[in-house]
Amino acid sequence: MLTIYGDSISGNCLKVKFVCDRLGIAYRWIETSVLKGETRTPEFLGMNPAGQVPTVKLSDGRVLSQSNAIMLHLAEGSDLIPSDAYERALMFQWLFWEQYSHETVIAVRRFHKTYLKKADADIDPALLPKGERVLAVMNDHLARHRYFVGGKLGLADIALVAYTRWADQGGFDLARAPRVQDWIARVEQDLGLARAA
Ligand SMILES: N[C@@H](CCC(=O)N[C@@H](CS)C(=O)NCC(=O)O)C(=O)O
Repeated sequence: MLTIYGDSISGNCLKVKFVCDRLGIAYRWIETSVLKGETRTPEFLGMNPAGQVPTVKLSDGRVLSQSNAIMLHLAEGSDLIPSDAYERALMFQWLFWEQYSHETVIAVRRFHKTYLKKADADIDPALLPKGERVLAVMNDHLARHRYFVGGKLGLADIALVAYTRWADQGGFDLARAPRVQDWIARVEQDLGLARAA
């Protein structure tokens, strides 16, 4: 059986859980707290020298890390990945954007504010305007699309929803991106999740 080493406060980790639950993949979840240093033990570093969750151990013992790589592997051949080559490339476009421009802003500000409990003045001031731009890009895209790629739920939506649904915890005002709010509700319903905000 698949084993997921994940921290429940991490959107990156929940992405993997969402894909498994959606596709009916059985798994064992090993709660691994970043704040408690559980990703820095010799045992964990032996499995993933980068010391990060999510990390999964496949049923044959092979290990894989990086949330989007894990999702891609688990969802191979499913309808969460478009079969059309151009749409598949669009999915990758959003997955790379999510890791480079979205997660590094929305998730990072949330972590500093909610978990490290920093005052706003002690958080990189560039993160707030960057995050507002990120939400505006998503809001504009959703003016023309119900889902990010191909008109139905896919990995791009799962990757992006993971931290967007918690953006308020990073001090971002989702009310300024109403189409993003509607899309979050749609994806949460598809994934059977309780409303985050
Ligand atoms: N790009 C990686 C990011 C992984 C990551 O930053 N994980 C965090 C939790 S969300 C972590 O393990 N942090 C501990 C550390 O980097 O020391 C992914 O998508 O999986």
